[in-house]
Order: sequence, then C-alpha cells, then structure tokens
Amino acid sequence: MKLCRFKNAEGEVRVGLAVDESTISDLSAGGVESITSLLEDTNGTQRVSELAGQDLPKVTLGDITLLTPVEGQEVWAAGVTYLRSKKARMEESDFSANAYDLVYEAARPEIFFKSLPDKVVGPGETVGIREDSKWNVPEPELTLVINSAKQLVGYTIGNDMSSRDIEGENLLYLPQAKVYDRSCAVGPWIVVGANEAEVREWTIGVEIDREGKTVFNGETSINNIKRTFGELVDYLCRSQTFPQGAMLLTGTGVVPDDDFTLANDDVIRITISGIGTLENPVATV
Ligand code: DO4
Ligand code: MG
Repeated sequence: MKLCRFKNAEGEVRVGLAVDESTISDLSAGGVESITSLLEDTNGTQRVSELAGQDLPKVTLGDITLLTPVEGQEVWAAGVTYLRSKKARMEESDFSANAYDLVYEAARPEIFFKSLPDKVVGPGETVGIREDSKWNVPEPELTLVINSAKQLVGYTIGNDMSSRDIEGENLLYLPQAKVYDRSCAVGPWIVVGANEAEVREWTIGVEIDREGKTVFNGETSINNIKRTFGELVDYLCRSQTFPQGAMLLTGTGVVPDDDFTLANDDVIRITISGIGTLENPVATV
C-alpha cells in the first residue's frame, strides 16, 4: 500500500493512496488530514487497508502534483552501510580512509543529520550541487519512515546529495558536503505494510540523464545493506525523541565512477522496485 501527499487542481494539499499506476484515491474524503496521523496510529496499516476498501474520490496522477511525503519529520542519514560505499570513501580520502574502514565494522553505525523537514525537496523539484564543489553525486537510498513511538512504519526513497571533494578533503567537512540548500530529496511514495524480509528483495537503482542521454546508471540489491533496519532505527533513536517522527536514509550502494560529476540540468531518476521513482533535475546552489 502506497501513500502520498499531493496538490490537487484547486491547489489544496491532500493525502492519497495509490490505486494503480495512474490513479490515486483521495484519502482526505475519508477523514485523513495528514500522512503523519496514519503513521502515528497504532492500527495505521489496518486503517489504510480499510480506506483502500472504501469508495473514495479518485484522481489521475496527470491531474495532480505529487509532493514530498515529509511533513514534520526530521531527516537523518546512515552512511557506509554498503561495501561499495566504504570502498568509494576510502579511495576519495587520504587520511580519513581508516575511519570508513572502522565504522563499517563497528557496532555503532555512522548516522548524521541531513535535513530539516521544511528544506526537503519533493519529486520534480530541483536538487542542488554546491557552487564551491567540483565533484557532486546523488546518493540513492532506501529511506526508513519512523513514528514518534520509534517504530519503523514505512519505506520511501531518499537522495542524499553529496559533494565528494569536500567530504574527501577532511572528514570534519562532512556536514558541509551533506547539508546545504536542496541537498535532500524524499518521496513521492511511502509504502506501508511491508516487512524487512520483503524489502530486502527489492532493488535500488539510479539513472542520470544529460541532454537526453543516459550518462550513468547503476543498481544494487537492498539486501546488500550490512546492518538490519532495526539496528539503524535503534541507534538513531537512542537518547533522542522525535515528536513528529523521523526519516532515516540508509546509505548508498550505488556510486558512479570517480570521473563522474553532476552538471546543471541533469535529471536524476532513483527507482526502488517495491516503491516507485523519485525524479529531480539538478541546479547549482
Ligand atoms: O561518511 C560519509 C557519508 C556516507 C554516506 O552518505 C553513505 O554511505 O551513503
Ligand atoms: Mg549517503
């Protein structure tokens, strides 16, 4: 079951439930005013199933604008959770290489703050590359949706836009490599009712188009994430409360070759097989 936020033809923000590839059911007519209210409900999945069975108004995807599903959730990110990411970071950095090696094996994962909810970019909106960076990449990441009770209640798609030259120069520059205007995109769908074993069967891929041609594409299995989802949620929520819930990007396993960098007007398309596609154009910020 896939939830979304959308703006209808009248400009009103609504909550939707996917019916098929091109149609969504308007859950606002069923009394749902926010996705968060469903994520916070102890019987949320059951409630969504019941709403799916109701005869609610339908809208066509072509007639609405999909928005990010992030409402009030802080967005965080885990790193070095795939072997591919560990190797890429060790190659880009001289004196920080050991840190990536150690964190990949350590009990405590790397977790960093990524975005305030209001700064998250939605589907179709521009993601940013820093004007003071020469090496920028998207990071396609399965994103865990967590409610205020610290429960994993859904899955969406995240893009952890990253400046690899800034990150590689010195590990202490990580926040500048990761957090800047338009550096985080999330959405458009939140899948509820799936368990970790099912999600680990999914693939995640990214395609980057430039002037109508694909200049990079790559894919991996979600099952290549080294840590369990429960472990990542546990560490994120230790000594920390999230009154509006949180989103946790789970790290990237698809890294373009070292000679690749994003350019203005590129289009990034991230697809997770069980969720859908998050597409964003690129611009310098
Ligand atoms: O430590 C650097 C960032 C790691 C990261 O963002 C990832 O592995 O996805
Ligand atoms: Mg990342």
